[in-house]
Amino acid sequence: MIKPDGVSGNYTEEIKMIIVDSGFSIVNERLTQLDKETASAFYEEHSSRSFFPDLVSYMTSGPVLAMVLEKRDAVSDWRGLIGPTDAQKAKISHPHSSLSCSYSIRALCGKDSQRNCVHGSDSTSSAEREIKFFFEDVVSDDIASHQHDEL
Ligand code: YYY
Ligand code: MG
Repeated sequence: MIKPDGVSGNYTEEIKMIIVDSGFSIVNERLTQLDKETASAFYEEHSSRSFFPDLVSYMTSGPVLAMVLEKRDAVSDWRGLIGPTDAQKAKISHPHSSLSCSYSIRALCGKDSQRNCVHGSDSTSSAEREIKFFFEDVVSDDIASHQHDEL
C-alpha cells in the first residue's frame, strides 16, 4: 500500500517503477480513501499502542493506493524493498554492510516511524487478510468507481 503521504507527494509512479523493476507484477490496485473505522480495522493489531490515534489520523489524511503484488517470495522481498519501519533508519546508509537499506522505498519517500510512505504485509496470512480487506470486504467504495458514478 502506498500511504497518504506517498500518494499526495506524487511518489506513485516512481514506486510502481521500482516495483516492476524489482520483478513484481501489480495484479490489482485500488485508490481509496480510508475512514476512521476502516483505518482502525486495518491496523487493529496496534489498537492498544500509544501511537494508534495518530496513526489513524495519518492513514485517513488522504487517499491510499492498495496493490496486490505477485512474485516468488513476494512478502519477504517486498518487506526488504520497503526497508525498516522508521524511515529515518531507512535513510542511514551502510555502504559496506549487507544490511544496507539506503535504496529502500521508505528511504526515498518516508519521513519517520509513522509517516513511512508504504505498507507491506508481514506474512502470507496477513497478505491474505489485507488483500481481502481492500479488494473484497471492508473497502467497497473506491475513488475511481465513486468518480465514475458521479459522471
Ligand atoms: O509493518 P511496519 O509498517 O513496518 O511496522 P509495524 O510495527 O507493523 O507498525 C505499523 C505502522 O504503525 C507503521 O508503519 C507506522 C505506525 N507506527 C507508528 O506510528 N509509530 C511507531 N512507533 C511504530 C509504528
Ligand atoms: Mg506491520
